[in-house]
Amino acid sequence: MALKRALISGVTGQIGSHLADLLLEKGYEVHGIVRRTSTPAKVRRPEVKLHSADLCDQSSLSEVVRVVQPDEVYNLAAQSFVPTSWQQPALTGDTTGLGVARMLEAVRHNCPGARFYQASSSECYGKVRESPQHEGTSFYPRSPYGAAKCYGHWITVNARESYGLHASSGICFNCEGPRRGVEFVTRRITTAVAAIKKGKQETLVLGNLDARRDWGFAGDYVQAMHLILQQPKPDDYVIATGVSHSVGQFCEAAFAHVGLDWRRHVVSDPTLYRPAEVDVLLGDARKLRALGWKPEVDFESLVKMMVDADMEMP
Ligand code: G4F
Repeated sequence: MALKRALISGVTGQIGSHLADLLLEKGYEVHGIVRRTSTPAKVRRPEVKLHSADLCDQSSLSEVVRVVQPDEVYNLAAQSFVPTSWQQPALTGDTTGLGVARMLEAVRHNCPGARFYQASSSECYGKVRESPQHEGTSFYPRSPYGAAKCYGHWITVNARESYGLHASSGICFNCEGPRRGVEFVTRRITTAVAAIKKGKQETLVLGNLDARRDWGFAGDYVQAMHLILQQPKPDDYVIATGVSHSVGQFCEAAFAHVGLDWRRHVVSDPTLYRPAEVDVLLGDARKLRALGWKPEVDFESLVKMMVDADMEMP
C-alpha cells in the first residue's frame, strides 16, 4: 500500500514533534512547514521533510500543499503564548486566526481531498458558560489569542459546510510534557523545581496560583488528533482529561516529587496577572472517548515525568 502523506504546520513545536513521532511510527511520509528565520528551524526527526512557508503568506502555503499533495493536513502553527497576544494582537490574529483561513484555502484550491485538522483551543471557552466544557458549549474568549482561535475554529466549520472539505477541529485543552516551551506555567514550574533542588535557584515567582487547568500529556493528545482524521465524517471534538487542578496544586505536586515544600519557594506576584484571566477550564471529552480514545497519563504521572526530565537536564 502507498505511504500516507501528512503535512504539519507547527512541526517544530511541542505538539508537532509528538505528532511527527506518531505519524512516522505509523509509516507516514511526514512533511513539515517551517517559517524562515535567521537561525535554521530544528526538528527532532530528520525524516521530516521541511518546506519553507508562512501562515501569513497565502502563496507560500498554496505552493507547499500543491507540491506535497498530502492525505492529511494538521494545522498546529500559531502564535500560541497567551500573554504575547495582548502585546501583539494583530499579529496573533493574522497567524492564529487568518492563518487558518489561508491553510484552508491552500487545501481547497490545491488538494481538496485532503483531510484537515485544526488545532482549536480550550481558550475559546475563556470565561466559561458551563462546566465541564463540551463541543456545544458557547465560546467567550478572554484574550486576543482566544478570539483568534475562535475565528480559526469557525472558519474550519465553515469550510466544511461551504465546500464539503473533510475539515475537523480538536478543541484541545492544555497539553504538556517535557517538550513544553519554558514560558508556559507547567514548564516554568518544573524547570524551577530542578534548579532549586540542585541549589541553583531559591525562589520561583509566578502570577495567578488559583487559575485551574485541565492538563494532559501531549503524547496522548496527538493520538486523538490522528484518530479524529481517521473518521469518515469531519467533526469537532474536545480533547481533555476531564480533571482540573490549580497552578498551586501543580506546584505542590512538582515540589513534593523531589521532597520540597512549595510554600517555601513559590511567590505569587499580582503584577504578573493577566489583564483578563481564564479562571477554570475542565473538558468533557465523552464524544472522543466514544471513538476509543482515552488519556494514558494522569496528572500525577505528568508532573513526575516533567520534573524527572528537567532534573536530568545539565
Ligand atoms: O501555561 P499557560 O501560559 O497556558 P494557557 O494560557 O492556559 O494557554 C495554553 O493552553 C491553551 C489551551 O487551553 C493553548 F491554547 C495555549 O496556546 C497555551 O498552550 O498558563 C496557564 C495558567 C494561566 O491561568 C496563567 O495566568 O497559569 C497561570 N500562570 C500563573 N503564573 C502563569 C504564570 N502562566 C505563565 N505562562 N507564567 C507564569 O508565571
